[in-house]
Amino acid sequence: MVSPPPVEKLQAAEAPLVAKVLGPDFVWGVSTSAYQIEGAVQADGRGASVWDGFCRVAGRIANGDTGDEACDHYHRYAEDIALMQQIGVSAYRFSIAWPRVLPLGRGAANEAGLAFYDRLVDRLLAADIEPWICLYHWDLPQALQEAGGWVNRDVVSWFADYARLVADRLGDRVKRFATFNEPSVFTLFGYSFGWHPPAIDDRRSLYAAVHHVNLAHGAAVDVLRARVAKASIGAIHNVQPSRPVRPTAPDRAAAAMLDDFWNRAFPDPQILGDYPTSIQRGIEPHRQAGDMERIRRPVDWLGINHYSPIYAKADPAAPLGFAWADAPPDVPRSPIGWQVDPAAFRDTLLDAQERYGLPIYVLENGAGAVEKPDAAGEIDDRERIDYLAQYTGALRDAVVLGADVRGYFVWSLLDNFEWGAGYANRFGLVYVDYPTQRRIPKASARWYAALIRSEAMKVAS
Ligand code: IFM
Repeated sequence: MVSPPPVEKLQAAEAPLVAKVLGPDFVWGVSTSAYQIEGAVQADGRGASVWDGFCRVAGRIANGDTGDEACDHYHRYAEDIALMQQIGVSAYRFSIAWPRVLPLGRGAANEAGLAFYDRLVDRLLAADIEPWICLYHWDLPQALQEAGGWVNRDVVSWFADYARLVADRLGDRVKRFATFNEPSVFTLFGYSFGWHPPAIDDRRSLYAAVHHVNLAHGAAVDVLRARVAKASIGAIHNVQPSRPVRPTAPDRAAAAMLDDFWNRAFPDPQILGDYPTSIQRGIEPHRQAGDMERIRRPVDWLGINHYSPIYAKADPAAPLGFAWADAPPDVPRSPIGWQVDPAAFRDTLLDAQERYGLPIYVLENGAGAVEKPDAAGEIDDRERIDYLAQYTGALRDAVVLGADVRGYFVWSLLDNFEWGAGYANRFGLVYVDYPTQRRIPKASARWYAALIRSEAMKVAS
């Protein structure tokens, strides 16, 4: 862990003289993902994804919610782009729904699905907003799950073929590509904790999935590099300090194990060429000669998602010997109870810079809340503004201290389907009234717009 910065450097970060610290090319954006906002799950030939079925299993998702309608972004994308314009972002990160463009995950492409992403990209470019595509944000085609999903090594070539389809269709207009979003989340939650599909608890499958996702990443990087001129490629990792809930040796060991799985199991092999020691044994049965070279393909940047620190405790009965724990009771928290610790964000950026040596884009950061409009129809989300102000301040501090951070994307543009929490937890800068699909920009949307404007003025002055 990087030690706290000297006070004089932090004061300097606030002084007008270093106002240009983020530079003219710094990217201010917003992020979303397909299953969380698109809806239209049966429109125009989209195939089923693993999340469609998972949401239908009683007890999996709060209130029995599903992504069937979500924010109906599939039909309302133009209105959503207009909202991005109002906020003033220069970039929009979204994901492609694999089953929308390849209903069975492989084989025949769905022209109507591809045409949707054509329209989206063209509209973004017309609005002067750069599209950032993430190929995989958890919605595996159901047909591929039935063929073994991430546990079947063939998934590597299925994913490479999917990457080729997207590259060939959109690569004339899109240059920014991420292979995966938060691979540790969907592998760990899907193959160990039961919170994501396929909701199985099997160590061998977990390690197979981890290794195949890493191989699929490497294969997709090669495809994108070969087929998209001037591509700028990375992957998006959730990186959060993993802390023991008590200062005991077993809890410390649990936090170290969680750290290896959560923070290192993907960026380490992808960027440094090997797995953390604690994971190597589990990977061994799935590893073939040449695999580490296939995984470690040159990338242009490191994508980081960060919200708060995580806590672990020892649990000998748990599949990996650790369990999740709550943050200590006395820490500052967001409205949905996540710890607020901007210094941990600053240190995460500095640590990642030191460890991986790549330019960094923060591709998700934000705060969840349970919200509804007040009597005047407004959403005065001061706690979110406070969170964003503290975290963008921490980002600036990290830059002053040497982190090469080149962009910041708020999660999320819109309230959306928050996986197991359904629609109860809202992360948007823009409120979505789901029954009417009316969008209402929150106070935080105006705050973010003002921040972007003032940063632009600092750069110009
Ligand atoms: O909504 C999610 C997103 O899909 C992945 N990163 C964390 C967000 C908030 O939980």
